[in-house]
Amino acid sequence: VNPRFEGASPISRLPDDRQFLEDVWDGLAATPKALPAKYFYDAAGSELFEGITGLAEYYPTRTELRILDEHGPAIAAALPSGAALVEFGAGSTVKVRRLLRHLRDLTAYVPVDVSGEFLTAQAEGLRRDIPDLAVEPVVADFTRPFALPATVGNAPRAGFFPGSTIGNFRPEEAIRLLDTFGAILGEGSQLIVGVDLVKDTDVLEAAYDDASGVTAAFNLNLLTRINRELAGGFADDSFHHRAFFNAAASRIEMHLVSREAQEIDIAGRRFDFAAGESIHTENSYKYSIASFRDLAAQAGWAAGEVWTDPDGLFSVHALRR
Ligand code: AVJ
Repeated sequence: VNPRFEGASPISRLPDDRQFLEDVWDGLAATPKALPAKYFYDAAGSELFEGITGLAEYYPTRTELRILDEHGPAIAAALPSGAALVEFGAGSTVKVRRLLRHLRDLTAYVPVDVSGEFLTAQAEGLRRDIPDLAVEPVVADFTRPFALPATVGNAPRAGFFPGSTIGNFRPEEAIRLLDTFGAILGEGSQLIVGVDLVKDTDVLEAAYDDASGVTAAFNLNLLTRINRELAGGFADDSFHHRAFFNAAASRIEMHLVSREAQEIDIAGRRFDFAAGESIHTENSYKYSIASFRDLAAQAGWAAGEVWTDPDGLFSVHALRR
């Protein structure tokens, strides 16, 4: 990782653990109580999410991979030759490899992630497997503008944002995020985005409340993390997982529901919970093809091709500006 590109966050930003404490205190002092979904992904949470992606009920990951497999050549063909491909929030390289096999003339592949360690490991794996590819990782928070590596130069730019991560953002935040991507990539760029689609409520709800309880464990792990990292006082089994489709807002909501009236101390600050009171931990917005295109248009992105699976569960959009 080139340290020159680590300066993505403003200097005033708090150290990570302090930011976590502030966000937890703010979220639990609010009405209704809520916590940012990004804090799910500590080491245990990332493992649990991996487990979710293999569940029978959790269709998004395998469906998106299938779309990338079946339509990889067409998706790759939508990108200009010699492009620099910027992946926002490069988790594992599993998805982008589906595209890279059809993109042999990239100027660079630029995975962007807040976790430098993870990014370095992923970049090494890719360089080993595709020696001709210039892998240029950037450690940055992709919700804020950051500079692209110098090797990108004047190459045409393409963005890749798979996994329906866009669904974690409220529509107005999603518009701001897509606009930020536009600012980072510049005019004349392309963006490939994976977006989960609205469907039968039972199918949606099962995907976020699986029979084996992996999603429940993923949600509850947030309390374990608060206990460990912030001296939190959540007792085992004092909250339960709840997930439901809010049709009016077109989103799955995940909550942690207090089983009883209780007071919880977190690093010296006390929070009161009524019996049945919940902490809203995640939104996962579901779009139609038209509603996502409309959202993208509000961020200055014009609709291009869209690819879906035969059951219409998931979509991969090409956008340009
Ligand atoms: C990683 C945000 C796409 O919303 O489906 C999975 C996270 N939460 N099960 C999603 C998640 C519960 C996931 N995203």
